[in-house]
Amino acid sequence: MNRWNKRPESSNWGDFGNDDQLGRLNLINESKVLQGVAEVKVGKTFCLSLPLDLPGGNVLSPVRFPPQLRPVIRNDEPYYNYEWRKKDSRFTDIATDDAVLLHTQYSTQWDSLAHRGSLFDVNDDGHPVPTYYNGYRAGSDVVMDSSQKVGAKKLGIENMAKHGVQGRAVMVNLHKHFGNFPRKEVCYDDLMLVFSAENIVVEPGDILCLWTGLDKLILEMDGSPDDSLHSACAVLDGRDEKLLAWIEESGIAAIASDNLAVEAVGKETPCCSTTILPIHELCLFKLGIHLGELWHLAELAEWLEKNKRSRFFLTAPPLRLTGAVGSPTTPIATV
Ligand code: UVW
Repeated sequence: MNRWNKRPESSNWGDFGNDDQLGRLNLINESKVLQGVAEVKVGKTFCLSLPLDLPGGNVLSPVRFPPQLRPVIRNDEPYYNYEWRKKDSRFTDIATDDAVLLHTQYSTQWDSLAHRGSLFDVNDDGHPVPTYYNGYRAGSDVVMDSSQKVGAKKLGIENMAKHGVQGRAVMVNLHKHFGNFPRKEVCYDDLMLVFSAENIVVEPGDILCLWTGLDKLILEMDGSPDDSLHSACAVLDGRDEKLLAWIEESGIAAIASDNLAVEAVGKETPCCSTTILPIHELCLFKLGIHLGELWHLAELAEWLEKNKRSRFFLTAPPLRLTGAVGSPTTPIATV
């Protein structure tokens, strides 16, 4: 039985099963992994994560802060360089443990399908209900159960981790075509022009990676970012219906970029729209397409450009952190 009363237009709810929590990751099956492996030609690897303490400060998002590392406390003292000879004079061991306060979406990360939903569905009394991908509901399923305990019982990032997130990815070098300034809002026609100029072919189950150049600016700012990041480098134009239709029809399994939110943030919302982030709504809520943000794609994109390639093998699991709505990832590309 469906858990929703209405299925949103352009959604695939139920297509992967009524209880599905993976969304389009279902398209990364064994043959897709083999297609990814077939892109390994020279055995060179690239780390696609920024250092997790970048961008630095909270200029990109007022609610997200760099990780804070702390020693754990053992016997009322910090367990840093702990000398075990305190316990027994024979022991020469030294030990250190740490703990971290981690804003899961501060730096290189995946958004889980529990990250954004919509007041779309209605309950039996006709009241709007906060709903997530595949009709899972806030309260009973996603974030905050009846005891107000935070954590997604459904759609948490651990589902993605368990899948493994390993397959074929396609790099789109938006930086080459649009530069840093002025910020380009990339619509369907722009994207297709880049695809045709670069002979890029995207097939169902591929992971789409968009390099915009923002990662290089972040690294250059070296932990002291300024507001110019908000108006730098390409973003997808979520107001372009043709682009949204292409995302739906293309069968792409996930999208990752080096920018803040894949799409433009803080734009004027057209009066006909009911969402401030149309690509988030389409991907996370309607289609189950995970979004990767603030990835470090520069070195890989430049290597691919030099070697006239766009496809590569990508391994990008998040942390298997039960109930989290997002997670850092250390994606590895192999070419
Ligand atoms: C924004 O910061 C707008 O995007 P996300 O919440 O997906 O990181």
